[in-house]
Amino acid sequence: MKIGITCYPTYGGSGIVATELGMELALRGHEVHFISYAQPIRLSPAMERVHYHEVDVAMYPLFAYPPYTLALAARMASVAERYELDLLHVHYAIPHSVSALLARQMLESRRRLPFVTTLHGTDITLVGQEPSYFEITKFSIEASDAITTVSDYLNVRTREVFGITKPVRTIHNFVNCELYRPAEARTPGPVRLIHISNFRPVKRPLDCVHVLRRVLADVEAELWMVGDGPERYPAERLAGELGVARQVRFLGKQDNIERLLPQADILLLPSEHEAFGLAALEAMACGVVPVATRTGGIAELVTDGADGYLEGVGDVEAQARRVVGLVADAVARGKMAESARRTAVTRFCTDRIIPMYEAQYRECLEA
Ligand code: GMT
Repeated sequence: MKIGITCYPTYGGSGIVATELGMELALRGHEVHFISYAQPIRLSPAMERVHYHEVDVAMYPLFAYPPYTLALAARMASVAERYELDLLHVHYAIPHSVSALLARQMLESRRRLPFVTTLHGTDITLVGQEPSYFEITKFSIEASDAITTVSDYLNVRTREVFGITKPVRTIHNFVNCELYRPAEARTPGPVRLIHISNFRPVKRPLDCVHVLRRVLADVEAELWMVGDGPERYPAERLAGELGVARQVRFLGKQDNIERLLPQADILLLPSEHEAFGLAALEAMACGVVPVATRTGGIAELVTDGADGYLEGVGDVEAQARRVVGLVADAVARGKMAESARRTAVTRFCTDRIIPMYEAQYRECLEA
């Protein structure tokens, strides 16, 4: 098949899922065309059957806001026509599904161009509910030829919040278990906690610093904070105020997460909301035990007490107790790490999930 993929190209789960999906599809023989305002960060452009088309948003003094949605729609239509795309697959509803809808209409008289919308989280739980976006988001989701969500939780929320009556299919996120795997050798040092996010308030990175302070009262440990965003400097300041700055390293944005993760032992994911929690899945594939919050779709991935722990949002005491238990008992930690890896391999590896997207595309084309 010839598939056009649109996503946010910057750091963020939806863009990562879309990019990894596109590359896996190309490996399976499909021709994949990424259409976005910048090259997605994890994209290997030299890969066979992978193409990248940049969206150019021309500015004019009248425009207080650049009309990206229109420029994207026009680019989608021109790429679809020129490369004879079979369908578009857009990740994150706003504004991508609106652009796809426009592109489909632009080509209507000449060719069929169905589009699949994959919903990732805040497009439904947060941004999509803003009064200025609600109706158009609902409209473009309903107009999609197929709708998928990355968890059952998000599936239910989508139907509740937007009253969508069309079928919504859950296709869980996936991980490449060959690339994301436990370390053969780990760099020496104390037990290492890691947090990976875009440091937005919803990820609650400050909780990681609070957890570390409590953990250090009982055992030795260090914390790697990976990523960047509005909460990074508040987190750095907090580390200083709590007297744990020496035990925390802020690594900023990192491209090769698969090389960093296996150097850690425990992932901290204290998010307020998480439609799925891709960081937890990538960690589990590397045998890193997640200590996460019981929110959104995380429980579809992490089974509390078996392959990780789930505690209440903001309950840094309980999260710290779990971490102390894991640090203190290396054997139990090892067993949980093995279970975490097993969960990733048996339920969420690319070989299981990518065929579900292929089946969805085929259904769309045959409809
Ligand atoms: O976080 C967002 O605002 C959107 C999105 C992103 O681009 O990072 O994250 C969502 O998509 C990920 C990939 O499907 C999920 O793993 C995240 O749980 C989800 N984030 C939220 O629901 C907050």
